Amino acid sequence: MKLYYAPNTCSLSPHIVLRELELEFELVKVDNKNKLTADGRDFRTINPKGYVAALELDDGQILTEGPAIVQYLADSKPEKGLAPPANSWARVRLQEWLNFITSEIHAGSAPLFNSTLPENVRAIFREKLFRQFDFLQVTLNEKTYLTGPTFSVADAYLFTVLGWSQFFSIELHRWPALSAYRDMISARPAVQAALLAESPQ
Ligand SMILES: N[C@@H](CCC(=O)N[C@@H](CS)C(=O)NCC(=O)O)C(=O)O
Repeated sequence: MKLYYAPNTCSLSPHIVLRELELEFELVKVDNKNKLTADGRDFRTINPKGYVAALELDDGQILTEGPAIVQYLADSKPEKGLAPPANSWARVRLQEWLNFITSEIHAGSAPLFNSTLPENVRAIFREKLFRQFDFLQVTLNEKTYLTGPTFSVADAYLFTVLGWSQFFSIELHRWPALSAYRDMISARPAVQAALLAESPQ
């Protein structure tokens, strides 16, 4: 398998999951500005949507969309327990979380990367994000991980998107449960390995 990724982006989530599952994979870096892969290909020939993450399977198929990728990976090694079995109620709950993260936190944060966004519009997006952080703060006061007592693919995803707060000058310590949660996930060996692999050499 090959994971097409760009540092500091949502592709960190499937990257963490690949390492948590101890799967064999190759990392292919993508320059998101010029859409070139590190080995000189036009990334849009791999993912016509032009964004990471993209997972290339051993049979050549390309899978995109972070929530789909992490569920596919987790299902390939169910014994690792990163996602409950398909068709279970627990799986529906996991999907509820993945959808919340992708549509509310991930998509809600994306406009803040735009440096030309007018300040009043930026404030609207920040306020909405803060309301979601308030909700997460209550949730994580009551439980260790999003879906229950153990780490799941939803935690890899939430860890990833919360990491962007640093780029928006959002002080995560305002939400102590969220900040402690991020520190806890950060200490996982697979997370450390993924961050190290993505850091400039
Ligand atoms: N819906 C996609 C969104 C992926 C996405 O937003 N990728 C960003 C990085 S986090 C990207 O590569 N953006 C570059 C671009 O759109 O040109 C998913 O959930 O996987």
